[in-house]
Amino acid sequence: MSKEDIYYSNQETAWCPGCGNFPLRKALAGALNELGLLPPQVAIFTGIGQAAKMLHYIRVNGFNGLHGRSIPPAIGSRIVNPTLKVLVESGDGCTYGEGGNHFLHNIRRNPDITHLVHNNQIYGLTKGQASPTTGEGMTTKIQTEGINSEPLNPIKLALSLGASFVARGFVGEEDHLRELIKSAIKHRGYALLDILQPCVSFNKVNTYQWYKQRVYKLADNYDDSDYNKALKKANEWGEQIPIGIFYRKEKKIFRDRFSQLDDRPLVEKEINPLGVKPFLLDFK
Ligand SMILES: Cc1ncc(C[n+]2csc(CCOP(=O)(O)OP(=O)(O)O)c2C)c(N)n1
Ligand code: SF4
Repeated sequence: MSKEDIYYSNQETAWCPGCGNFPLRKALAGALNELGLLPPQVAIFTGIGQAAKMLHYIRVNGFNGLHGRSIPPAIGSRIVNPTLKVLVESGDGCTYGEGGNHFLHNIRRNPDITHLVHNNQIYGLTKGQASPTTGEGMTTKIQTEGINSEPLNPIKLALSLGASFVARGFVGEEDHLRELIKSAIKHRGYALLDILQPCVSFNKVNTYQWYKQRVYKLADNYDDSDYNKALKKANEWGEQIPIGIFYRKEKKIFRDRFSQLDDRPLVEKEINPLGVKPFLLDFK
């Protein structure tokens, strides 16, 4: 048994053969292993979708919520228990579509969580409708005349809202992806890692080959503290698609804003219910 195997559950996977979720899972297990995080020390929060099934195939703590609603319980967990490493895993539809509002306001709060978005530019589980990141003009079984809206640019959106860690990975660059996941987990604050992940069944445009012809790694001397440079890089999409850490900055995290919180989980704190008695007198 290799060290990574401790993170794999024994459930049979329901993903299609060749799905980009498989290398993503391998990169995640590798990252957890290399960071020395054992299954009880990690919790994954998911919504609904093929990406969200990751929770069933990785052996850590977890919570499977409604479509698009994985961020609020993840933040809640982070607030009450700072000892667990908290990850959110969800699809591009789950994060940028149904969960769009949570995504926006989560960035303002900067909770200490890692968000892995399996971005296959399609709704995979429901058989290939367009998602917010689907390319303009692409046809689907529903949008037979082609998508007539511009795709959302998650990197640019996260940067413009002030996210403290913004990165993009590609499942066809597994070692690079594993390093990105490690950096995202190590970041203190909200870390968005948008991961290009082909859906081999329903997205016939953004295939492995399509990405391999376009994806390139940000140079070793790229300065990820340069905000304006990051914005400029975020605009690159088409013939050239950069992957790597676009931007990172240490900022106050959500827990820091609560004076009553410290490094201990709430459950370990002493509570004194009778302490509220003087305040109740006000209501008499
Ligand atoms: C509020 C709500 N809207 C729609 C659905 C139906 N639904 C379930 S999964 C899914 C698509 C998932 O796509 P995505 O989040 O991109 O993940 P993927 O399956 O591609 O990994 C949809 C539309 C739902 N369950 N709940
Ligand atoms: S439908 Fe697409 S995303 Fe879902 S398992 Fe199959 S290849 Fe993967």
